[in-house]
Amino acid sequence: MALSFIHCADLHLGTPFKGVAGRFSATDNVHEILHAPEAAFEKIVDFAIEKKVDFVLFAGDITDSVNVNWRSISVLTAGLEKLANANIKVFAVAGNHDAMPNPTLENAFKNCVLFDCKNIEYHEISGKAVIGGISFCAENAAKNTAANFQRQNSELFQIALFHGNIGGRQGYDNYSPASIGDLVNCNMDYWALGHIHETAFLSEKNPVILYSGATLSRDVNESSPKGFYHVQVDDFKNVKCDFIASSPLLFCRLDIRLENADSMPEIKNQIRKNILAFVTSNNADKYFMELVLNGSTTLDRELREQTDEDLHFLFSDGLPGCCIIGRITIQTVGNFDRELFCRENIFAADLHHSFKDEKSADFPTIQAELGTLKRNYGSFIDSENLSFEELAEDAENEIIRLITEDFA
Ligand SMILES: [Mn+2]
Repeated sequence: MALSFIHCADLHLGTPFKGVAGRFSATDNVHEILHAPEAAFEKIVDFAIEKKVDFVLFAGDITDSVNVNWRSISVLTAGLEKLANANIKVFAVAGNHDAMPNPTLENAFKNCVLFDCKNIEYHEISGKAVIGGISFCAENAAKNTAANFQRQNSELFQIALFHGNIGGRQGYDNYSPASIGDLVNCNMDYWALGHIHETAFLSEKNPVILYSGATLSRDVNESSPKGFYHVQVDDFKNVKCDFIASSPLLFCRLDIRLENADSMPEIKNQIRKNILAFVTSNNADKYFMELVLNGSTTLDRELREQTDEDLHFLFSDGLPGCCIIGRITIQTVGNFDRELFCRENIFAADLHHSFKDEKSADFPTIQAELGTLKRNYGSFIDSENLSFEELAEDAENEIIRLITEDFA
């Protein structure tokens, strides 16, 4: 009964990369960026063939929209044909981006199983597994369709293929919502989920409930490793899930907190250290990095006087070729005598005291809201890694900087 398969989701073929428009001068890299989703898909196909898996599961958002471009569709069709020629079966559901009815997707998957959005259907792969699935469509958006999966009358390994928000995950549309308990009650062996772009195990075993995450990084908020899972099941239904990275490029925003950076070479040095640390701890061919500079420096005013081009040149100098620097945002403050400033400026004094008196009881809510803003609008400070005091200090500094550019 041993079997192996690929679980992937959120390929977003044909994505226009709206989130990075204006953040990177794309002209030199436009083909590389636009081809990235297809490169990730081709990696899945080649990997599946190399490992001779039994089948591949696509858990929705295969294409970025219902009206996906012809180039992406031709790459998709060619890849599915390669899998068919290698005798590897393909099962897919549509997600909210490529929701049913979707004639383009149905045509591309005509020789595969693309699940309908009306009822959960079950397909048996003789002697190995039963795969149930239901596609996303507008009518299913508010329904708990996941709770309707049922273990079939069979000893085989049972898989549910599904696209939706399980456990009310923040920062994602609450499509086809269900709880983890709803899924456990269905008595399946494995839930192949799509919709959440970060990899997440909602349950490690009995059943495995897994978001494989997106196969590629689409904007600077998607800088965690992107890929798919190679799943191996033994005769005793023990499940082993291996993550395989697939995104050829990674977009990221580095929030760099300058400390005692009181000379130009020292600022450059601290930025370089942060960039290299990020590259060392990740695994992509290329990094598109947006930089946000925080912290304080005596050179705050001079730093702000540099043109974008000059900063770009300065901070890119000497970096490995895999690092592409995009937008640079300066949020630093000068070193200044706050006591003196507060004595001279009543508003600043009031502001300082109200920040100091703030008790932060609701800090988790503030963090969650900043997280949502960051996801939706991009250029917010890295609230997750800051303490309440640091966050309050940044906010206070930013307000002071806005009311007077001239206090340094
Ligand atoms: Mn998606």
